[in-house]
Amino acid sequence: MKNTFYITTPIYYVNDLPHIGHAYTSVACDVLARFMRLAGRDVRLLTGTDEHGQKVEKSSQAKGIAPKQFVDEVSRHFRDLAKLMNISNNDFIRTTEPRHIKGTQLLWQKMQESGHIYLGSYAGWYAVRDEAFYAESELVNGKAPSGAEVEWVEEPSYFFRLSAFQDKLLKFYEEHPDFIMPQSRRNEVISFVKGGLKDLSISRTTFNWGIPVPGDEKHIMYVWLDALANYITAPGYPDGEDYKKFWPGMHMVGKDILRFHAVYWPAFLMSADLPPPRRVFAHGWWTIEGEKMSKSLGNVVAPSELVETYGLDQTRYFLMREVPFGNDGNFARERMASVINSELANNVGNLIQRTLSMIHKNCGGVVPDAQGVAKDERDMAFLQKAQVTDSVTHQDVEKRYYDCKFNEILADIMHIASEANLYIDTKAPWKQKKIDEKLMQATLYHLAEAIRCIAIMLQPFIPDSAAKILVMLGYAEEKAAKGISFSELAPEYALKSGTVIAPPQPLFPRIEI
Ligand code: ME8
Repeated sequence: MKNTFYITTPIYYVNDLPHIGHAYTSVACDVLARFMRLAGRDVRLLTGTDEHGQKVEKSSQAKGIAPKQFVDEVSRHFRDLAKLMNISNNDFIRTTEPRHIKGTQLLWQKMQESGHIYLGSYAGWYAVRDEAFYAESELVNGKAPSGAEVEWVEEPSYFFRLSAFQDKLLKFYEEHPDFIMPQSRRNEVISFVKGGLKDLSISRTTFNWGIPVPGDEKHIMYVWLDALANYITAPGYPDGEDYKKFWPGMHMVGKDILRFHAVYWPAFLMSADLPPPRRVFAHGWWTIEGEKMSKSLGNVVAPSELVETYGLDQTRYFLMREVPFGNDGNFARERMASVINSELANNVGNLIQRTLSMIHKNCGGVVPDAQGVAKDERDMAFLQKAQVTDSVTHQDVEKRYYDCKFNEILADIMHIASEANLYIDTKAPWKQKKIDEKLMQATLYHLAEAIRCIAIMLQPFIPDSAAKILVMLGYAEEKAAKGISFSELAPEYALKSGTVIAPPQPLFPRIEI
């Protein structure tokens, strides 16, 4: 990996209000981006809105307003989502912006110049909800495999020679075994491509809301070609500094849109002689209390409601902790409350509360001194895990993040916190105090240092709370808010005795179930 890291969320359709699925992808990208920044990389995180196409046009018609006015009004919901979830995106792209339209038309021209676009006519099925074409053989009981309604479309259309890319794509997957993650999804894509690729219709003439085809303005570009291009137009394709610096990037997507990202998009790029993305990671879907989430069932979970009920960092934490990234998961309120209570309130929260209040009561509110007390085996085992310093472990952590092992990483951090709580019980500093105050001081020192490491490690997931913990431990507010580099896990950055620490503040209130 070079020292830059570019990660993207899908760009969201503006006709929907943000739901838990949108928050999920955006938080995952944010965790990865924050980790990479703190590990010393130059990072670009992109999100935005997908504003063209028939689906959006229909929604605006239903509201009785012009599409442009409609998208201007509703795209802000997704800007608000990024703010609400504390997403550290560097940019927000809207596909109706001139910078995007210009770059996408140029991409089309490059694809055309290389001989991969031709004029023909399309006759087949189209599902507006999926914005996707389907062959007769793909339909299930007269509907798209996703369950979306289909309509018959017959019109002149430009085609992309996708069929010419079957072997190139298979070779590319072969040479880049980690391009599509997780592996089970990779296998699905490979068998789809091996099954044969047909040329793809990439323009429509029966509606207007989209980017005109350069040189033949009766045609509107297929909304997926338009949408996918955002990943390069936003950083400034073809000449922008950021494009040159950051592309190729990594895409995080839901499993339902993997084919567009792992088959069509690399083929479009190859045809224009541009490098394919670095990686496409497909995450699973959330059901809600065991049911598919849908407007008609009325069970759509809004991120704003979760943040209000459980708290921002608690919501971010739960989304990343509950399901191995890549698998489907079930969202249940009782479970969410119980994870927050047992891991954030009882484990981490309690550790901080116990340690810092003992320090305040017994050490005058400053970091105690561990000098003069030899470390025993228990101290060593404990600190070695907390201060994850050596470069080998560090490299390993980076790979785990890149592979999106978020729930495992959190499980490991929680394990350290549980061990620290156990350490308090076995060392019993309140008893040590009566035998030799120095012993107590050393115990409390090691605990405070463990909390420091735990907070540093938690930063990508719960940035605000982690910063608050670090400030309690004496870090300057501004420094903590910017984030503490992972290199500061090393023992040479360990807490200095005598540093004034703040009295513990409750961070994770228990949730009533
Ligand atoms: O597909 N659980 O946009 P979108 C988890 N505009 N994720 C879910 C979900 C659920 N229940 N429901 C939806 C689009 N998602 C296109 C993308 S990118 C060039 C264009 C996820 O707003 C879904 O998998 O319909 C997808 O990744 C994301 O929400 C955005 O969906």
